[in-house]
Amino acid sequence: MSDFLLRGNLADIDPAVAELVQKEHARQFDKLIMIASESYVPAAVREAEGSVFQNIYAEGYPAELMRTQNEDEILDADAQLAYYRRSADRRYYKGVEYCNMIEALAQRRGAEAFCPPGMTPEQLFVNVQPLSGAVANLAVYQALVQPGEKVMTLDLLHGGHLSHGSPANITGMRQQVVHYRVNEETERLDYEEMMEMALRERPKMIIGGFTSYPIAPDWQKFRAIADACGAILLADIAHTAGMAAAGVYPNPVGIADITSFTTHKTLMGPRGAVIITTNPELAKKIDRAVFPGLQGGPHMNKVAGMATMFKIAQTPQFKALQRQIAANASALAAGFTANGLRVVHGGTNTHMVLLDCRSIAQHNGVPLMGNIASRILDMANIVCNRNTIPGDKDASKPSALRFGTAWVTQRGLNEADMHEIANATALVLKSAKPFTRQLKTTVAYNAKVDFAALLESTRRIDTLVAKAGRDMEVNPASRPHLWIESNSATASTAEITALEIAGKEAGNFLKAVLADDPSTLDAGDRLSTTLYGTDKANMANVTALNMGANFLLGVPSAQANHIISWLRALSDGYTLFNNSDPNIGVPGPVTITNFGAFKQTE
Ligand code: DSN
Repeated sequence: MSDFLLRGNLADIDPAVAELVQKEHARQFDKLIMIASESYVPAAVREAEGSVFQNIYAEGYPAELMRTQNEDEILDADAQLAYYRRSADRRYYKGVEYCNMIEALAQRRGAEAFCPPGMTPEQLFVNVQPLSGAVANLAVYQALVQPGEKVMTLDLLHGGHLSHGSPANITGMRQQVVHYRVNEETERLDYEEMMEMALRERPKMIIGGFTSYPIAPDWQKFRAIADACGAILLADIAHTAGMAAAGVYPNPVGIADITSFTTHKTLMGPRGAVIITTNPELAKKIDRAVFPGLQGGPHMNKVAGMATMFKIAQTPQFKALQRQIAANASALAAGFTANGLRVVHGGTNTHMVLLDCRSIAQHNGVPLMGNIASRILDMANIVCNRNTIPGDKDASKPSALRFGTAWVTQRGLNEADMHEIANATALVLKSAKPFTRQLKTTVAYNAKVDFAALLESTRRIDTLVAKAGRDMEVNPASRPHLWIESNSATASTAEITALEIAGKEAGNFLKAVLADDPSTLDAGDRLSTTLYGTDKANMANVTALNMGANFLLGVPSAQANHIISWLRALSDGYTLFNNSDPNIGVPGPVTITNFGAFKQTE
């Protein structure tokens, strides 16, 4: 019988998307991903997420009695189906018998993973439906705080989160917001000052939650502050949920009224969020706020992924991983300090390290800033993000970098490797010469680095990348991130390697990097000239051929790898062309394609 099930795998049906997936996969393993909010979701969890639970609408919640069932009871399919057939359920559509089981399973396992000592999982109310952390937090506001009421949260510039009352976020538009800050000298939370603020401001809710504060809080102190002013306490442990489940970070469940977290950071699950409370009355309000208050159908495929994730989170292997993540972050911070770089907040006891860039390099009074530093490190295959730190005045001009160690730890890197990452970071960033560029309405902070330092740092990172674990072999054609050509140049000096230089700016690029200008040649003509290196020294004698739309550069094969890296670095634009002046730039970008070695014909 013919049907319309549209069979076929991705590569057959949509090779373009399949290719992009492969490229992204390669990027994730050809670089060291140190975005503190990211991790590598295990294949088993992704399989659950990609399952047919994707197809189902299940507005509502599983039967209340399932909340207190243990895993065996939840998975007793005969009993569950018999109950389901005979009883009405709380969902709006039929066809949700297995959705009920998968959601109850995720809730139960979540309760087990976050059950504090002295409590039982049945005492925890776990909502696994929020689609993201921001929506989870909005649901808490919606459930427990009237519009216009006051909330007290950490200043965003000091490590708070958008959904904790940023004026740009609905939470900030909806509520009056007062911010506590870290102590200027210690850069740590100041509980006494927070207590004074809470008693003065009398907020309806206090949020203890951090997106870039790397020090574990004292939840009992938060509790005492909330109690002193009669506030609800929300603990948002989005970043550290995996560590909390593993006992490596203090678990607020049972102390805070509400705990929220995303499930895809250190927890390494699907992109989603969870809200937990031990208060049945609050639980009812939270459930209503999530659905139907803010959301429609839950993403049951993600709920399936969460069930698997919470199972993994209770394994000894996961606990060992989380301990190593924290140990690695401490080692990274120590490595930065040993290189003379300033680690903000005096260190870390989580997965996260904040690095003050202003202390790393200055040129003509212009400091190195976070944005350009993150772009330079991306060239060296370290992926991290710019971040504000105490002292910053403007969220659009952060002066720091934020690193997380979850993903690199998953790949098996250890403390010694973290020192190497710190060394490579210091090497390239210390060579930076910052400068500013006046844009229409603002000043952009820029910088260029020394080519040799960039090459050496990238080589060191590539060495770590090569030894770190990966879960799939990648097609070499999809690996542009390994940009330092390292094929051993075995060709004799009599051979040349042909490079294609293409792109709108190819002519201008070559005009800048060669002693003679090939863009003035007629198509098909060529010239022999000099390729400039750093400080405009002669790097190589080359031949440039104008092909009309693009150019061919004949370079000595023995030097080809180095030349490709040099041209690529100049095109990317972070490399000093003239070591003394970072303002001197080379037009670009261009693409550089290696056509291989040829025998010289004349
Ligand atoms: N974007 C996340 C982070 O990086 O901290 C928070 O939502």
